[in-house]
Amino acid sequence: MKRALITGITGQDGLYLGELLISKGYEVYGLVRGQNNPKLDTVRRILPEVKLIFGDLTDLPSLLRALETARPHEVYNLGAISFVAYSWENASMTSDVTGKGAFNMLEATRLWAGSKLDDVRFYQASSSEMFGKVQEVPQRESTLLWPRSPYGVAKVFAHYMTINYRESYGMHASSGILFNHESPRRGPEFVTRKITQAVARISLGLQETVALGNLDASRDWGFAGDYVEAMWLMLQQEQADDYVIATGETQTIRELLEVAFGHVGITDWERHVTQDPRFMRPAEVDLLVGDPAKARETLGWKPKVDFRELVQMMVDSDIEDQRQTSR
Ligand code: NAP
Ligand code: F7E
Repeated sequence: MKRALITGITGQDGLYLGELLISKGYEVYGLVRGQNNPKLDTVRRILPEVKLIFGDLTDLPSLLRALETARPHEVYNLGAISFVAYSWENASMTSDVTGKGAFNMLEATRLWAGSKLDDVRFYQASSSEMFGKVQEVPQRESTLLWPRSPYGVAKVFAHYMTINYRESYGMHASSGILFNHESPRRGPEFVTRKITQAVARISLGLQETVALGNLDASRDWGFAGDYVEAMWLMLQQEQADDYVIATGETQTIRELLEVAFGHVGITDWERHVTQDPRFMRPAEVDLLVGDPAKARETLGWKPKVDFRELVQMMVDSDIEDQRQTSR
């Protein structure tokens, strides 16, 4: 039986990846941080089979203990401070967790595995935020990185550290450069979920407006359930490598609003949206669109859920949540 250790098990991707690996017969271990983590109950409900280990990406000894307990064949490093807007307010902590935390996990894996390093495979959750002020459209694996936020900078460090462990120690370490991916499990601070929750409440007469920031940014949005399959596929390859995972299409926040409000029959969405400078960023990433050709050709991966289906799935799920809460 294969064993996997996932950091960031309480997050959106951790939950989907945990489900995928369990369905493939893996024994799954998940790293959980904090004294009384409020998301523990969600993990236990969705993933009762997963064995939880307490630890923190900033605490290398705790990572070594986690590895000794799980004895994984595959390590998925999904843990991070992942909210870009928050990373300006907590740049130091973001560097420690999102950047140095990835190094800690790589180094802990190398130390723990010792002479058996060949038996372990490592996945690093890199991000399209690394492209920032994009130097090429669409963005591919070879595009020059130009991060625009402390989060993006920390991810660039983690990305190059992963490549460095591959090149220095021959470690099977792959980096998935994932573009934005969403789901009903997306945190409510991210723009897709913020909008679908608001649309659900507005359609039920529970709220009038939603305050947003920049409506002109474009993102390449896919479904998280599809994207975790790509993570797994990367670790099944003979050679470790880096892959862009994206849909190849891009939409603005305005288009997202149109589809989300349109799904509940509201065509004049402008009257429900206000703009608030609090949600503007010191430096914006204006346009992201990925070229997933390498993943398609090498991994045989392609997304199954398109943008419209994704937004509609999220709105429907939020309407159901709101109905259950008010019952
Ligand atoms: P998420 O929902 O924000 O989950 C982040 C996870 O990291 C949570 O489980 C969180 O635990 C954990 N974490 C935070 N600080 C930690 C620490 N000090 N030690 C250990 N774990 C810690 O993020 P996601 O959307 O699932 O994304 C998964 C990964 O992919 C992240 O690395 C993210 O940066 C990256 N990524 C995401 C996207 C996307 O569009 N979703 C795109 C590209 C890359 P708590 O619950 O305890 O906070
Ligand atoms: O912002 C704009 C905002 O916070 C998307 C993370 O998973 O994907 C995510 O990062 C866009 C930006 O995601 C609001 O300015 C407008 O242009 O949903 P987001 P993100 O910053 O793209 C990447 C790939 C990751 O790796 C990250 O971990 O939407 N926007 N108004 C807003 N954004 C938010 N959050 N809230 C607003 O009110």
